[in-house]
Amino acid sequence: MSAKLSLELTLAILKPHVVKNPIVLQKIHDMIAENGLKVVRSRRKTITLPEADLFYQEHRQKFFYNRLVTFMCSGPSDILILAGSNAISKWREIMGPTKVFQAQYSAPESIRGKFGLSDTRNATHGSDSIESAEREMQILFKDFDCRKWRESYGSS
Ligand code: 3AN
Repeated sequence: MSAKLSLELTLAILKPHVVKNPIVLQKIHDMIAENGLKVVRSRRKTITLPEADLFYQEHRQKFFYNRLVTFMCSGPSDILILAGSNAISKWREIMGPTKVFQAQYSAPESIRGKFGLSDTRNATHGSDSIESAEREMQILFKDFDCRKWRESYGSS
């Protein structure tokens, strides 16, 4: 008899300014490992404008939208699928608050607290729910079959 692990998946993006800095990149990978998250898939690619538009569709009306998609398409990002117990909330906790000054103040040891440069260049992305994780994986990992993976390893 084999007990099934209760693993959750989340989509993480290490944004272009992080990918340009190998030391920061390594430190973020260390934080991923130290927090018990596993990298299930990893791909380095420059996100296209149609992908960014779809990915950030909920922000289309926001004042920062153009700045955000322009930055996200400006160079290669590392796109990861992370797995772990409560991976979604765990990764968001490791990232820290969206806004960099808030992150520096309230979570100085978080990724954004340490490596965020601005509210747009805030180092990393992380899905905020199981539904968002699935939607985001479909946009950036079209060949990844969440359902199949879940049948083999996870619960959500
Ligand atoms: P999070 O990434 O923490 O879930 P969201 O979904 O509110 O935050 O925002 C998506 C992305 O939009 C952020 N990661 C950040 O890059 C950018 N963003 C959010 N708020 C601002 C802002 N006030 N000014 C500039 N960029 C922002």
